[in-house]
Amino acid sequence: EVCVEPSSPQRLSQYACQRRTTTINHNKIFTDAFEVLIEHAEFNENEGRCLAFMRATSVLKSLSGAVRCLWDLEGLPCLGDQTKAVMEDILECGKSSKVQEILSDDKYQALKLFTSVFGVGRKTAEKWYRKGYRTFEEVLADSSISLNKMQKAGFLYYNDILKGLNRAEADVLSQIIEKTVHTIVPDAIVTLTGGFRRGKEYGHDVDFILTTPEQGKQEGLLGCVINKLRYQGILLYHDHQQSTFDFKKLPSWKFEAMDHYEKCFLVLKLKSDLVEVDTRRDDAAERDWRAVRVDLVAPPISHFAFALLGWTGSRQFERDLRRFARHERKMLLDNHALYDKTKKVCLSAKTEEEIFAHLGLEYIAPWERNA
Ligand code: 8DG
Ligand code: MN
Ligand code: MN
Repeated sequence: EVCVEPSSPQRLSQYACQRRTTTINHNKIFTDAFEVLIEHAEFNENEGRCLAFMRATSVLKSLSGAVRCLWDLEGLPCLGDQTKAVMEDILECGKSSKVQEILSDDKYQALKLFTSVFGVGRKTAEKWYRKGYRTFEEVLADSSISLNKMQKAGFLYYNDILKGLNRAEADVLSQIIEKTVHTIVPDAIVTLTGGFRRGKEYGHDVDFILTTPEQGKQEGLLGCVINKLRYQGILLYHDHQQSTFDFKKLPSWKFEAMDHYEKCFLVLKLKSDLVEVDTRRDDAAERDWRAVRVDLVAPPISHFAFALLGWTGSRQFERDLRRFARHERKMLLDNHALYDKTKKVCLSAKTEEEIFAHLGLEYIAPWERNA
């Protein structure tokens, strides 16, 4: 007996870019468990296991109903024996013993805590763990540890940044960024991207793409934006990365987190009646603002569609778009371009729709990319 219908009458694709995944997740009980397993595999650099659980999570997120028994998984892609064993545990006992074990693991807890700081990656967290540290107090008390600028900001605004932002706060920020950008280049195009473009209610940051109708005029724009934000007194931290973009370079083979466009990672003061300030903090009484993370990226207009598709995410959707392009179409896709290896040409595009069309894929709207 089948309790769950796949989201389409045909067999569900193994590629997230051929599935429609909204923010409504009927299988959170399973995907939350898998997310712990993914993180644990990441900490242990077990790439294969990590990928397997990420794909399984993504498939479950795309289902139109809750999985109630293992029979429901019949015919679904990317669900192997390991993932099914975890799900069986949850179906029977309400939780997975494997996940419980990880959650109570000393190393997992420490790495999870340390990597929750903006600017602290797996390697740094591991180093601190090896020194025997388990708390922030212990790390900060060690004078031989020198924090970089990003990590300093990460600790300074830890509680604020951890809280993230809701949709209304993201809208306030959009207005601030738009206004600031338009005082510099009046016809610049400011586009909300990342999780909020996918319709998420909460985000750990807000992502924007800035470009200009006139090719090349976006150069230097981010530097001016940063100066204006500083002048407004709302710039708390910035990491400005210059463009290393090369028009002649072919798309990258591997899934890179970073692209070559000029970008900046910011921490800004968000002041608004809407903004909730954590009143438990000692300094909150004197504060009418909260620190929030903002990412800005500035591609040239000629490459806007590729940047938009790349920065809208989700990460799993991007990963599978690239995998689909390579394995099913013999094409290379990244945040900059799409290259047809058979025809040996780069395929240009003005819109995301054109990129999907080049790939022979049905268009998937941003809010259906929460894979
Ligand atoms: P969230 O912030 O709501 O937690 O989720 P998100 O918006 O999906 O995640 P994100 O970490 O803000 O990343 C948004 C997209 O940006 C994601 O699909 C990956 C993409 N991205 C790139 N290049 C880079 C980069 O250089 N740095 C970062 N942080 N993200 C990048 O394509
Ligand atoms: Mn984001
Ligand atoms: Mn981001």
